[in-house]
Amino acid sequence: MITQIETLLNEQVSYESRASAQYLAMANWADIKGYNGIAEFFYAQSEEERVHMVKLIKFINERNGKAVIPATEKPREEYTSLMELFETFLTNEEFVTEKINHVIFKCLELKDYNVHNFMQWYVAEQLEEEAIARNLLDKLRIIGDDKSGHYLFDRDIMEYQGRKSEG
Ligand code: OFO
Repeated sequence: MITQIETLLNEQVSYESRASAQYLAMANWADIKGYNGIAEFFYAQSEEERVHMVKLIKFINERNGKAVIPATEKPREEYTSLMELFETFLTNEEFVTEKINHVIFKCLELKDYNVHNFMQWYVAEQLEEEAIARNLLDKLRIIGDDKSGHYLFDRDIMEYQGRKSEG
């Protein structure tokens, strides 16, 4: 594997790992506050990011590269509102998308079409995750500070999560 690409993929491993830890902390925050649906949503999101990370690790090693397991920095634990929680989610996903786009740009530049092909799965995942984050933020903007709205928002997410895990 081209060394420059291997380095970028290993950096991507660390971004996915950071996202997984961050979403776990967000699930924890929501759980403590009593938002059970939102907690389930972020527990699942954290799990998904871990899957993204492991997929990259296996791919690097299969291609005769050497995956590096990153140190995890302590994620942010406190949020002032649901709005801030979901804004952080979107910002984080936008950051990851930017990094994935950079890997793809480099693959084309260095003509590594195999990695380019592999990364398409991540592009599709990012599109979906950013759309979910934007959709939830739109709903929160409509709800504003209404407490019963927050209650219903949490319940809707719980139902959505339930349907998702049933497949
Ligand atoms: Fe949504 O971050 Fe992974 O790819």
